[in-house]
Amino acid sequence: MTRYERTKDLQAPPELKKVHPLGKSPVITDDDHTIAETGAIVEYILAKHGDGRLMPPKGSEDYWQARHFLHYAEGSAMPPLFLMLVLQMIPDRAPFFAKPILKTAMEKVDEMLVKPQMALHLDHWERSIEKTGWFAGPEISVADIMMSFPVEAAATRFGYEYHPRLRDFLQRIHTRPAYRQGLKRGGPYAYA
Ligand SMILES: N[C@@H](CCC(=O)N[C@@H](CS)C(=O)NCC(=O)O)C(=O)O
Repeated sequence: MTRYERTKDLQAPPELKKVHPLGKSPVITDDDHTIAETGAIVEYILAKHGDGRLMPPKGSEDYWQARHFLHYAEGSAMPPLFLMLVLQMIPDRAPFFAKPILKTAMEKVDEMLVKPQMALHLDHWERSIEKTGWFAGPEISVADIMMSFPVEAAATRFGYEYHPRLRDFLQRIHTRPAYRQGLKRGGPYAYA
């Protein structure tokens, strides 16, 4: 495993472009395959090592729910969270005289775009784990692995006072031996 540190502008370092032209993280190289994009990486690992684990029975309702979250996590849940970060960064990085006006403008955009979108997403997540505590079926699946990142990222901004199941979900993810082992190997990280 190689750990790449972000540059001071929070960008991926140029060395990552030698691994994959997009130069984004995560990326894996295994045998002759180099694969970028979290969902594709997770699918690759499952196909190679899953032995039927972490995926509900094919064709079942839970299976399609798992596939929904496999795509949704990075395709729909992360974009408003990323936009939220960008809106915060704009005034932070502006010349001092422009900061106050930009801060006001970005807060307006946040109110108009990010907050209502995130309210929809958070309710969707909370309802989805209502029955079992997991995103697709009675036990942990690929859906939970993919969703753990947006749920974690959203926690930094919104907390889970009104979404207690999400708070419990995150707690369960964090205490899993596999998660702890991942942190040990990859090192601690903070979303923002
Ligand atoms: N949708 C992509 C997102 C990849 C991505 O944007 N990764 C971020 C880290 S979370 C990154 O490498 N940012 C640094 C950069 O874009 O230079 C995935 O799921 O892999």
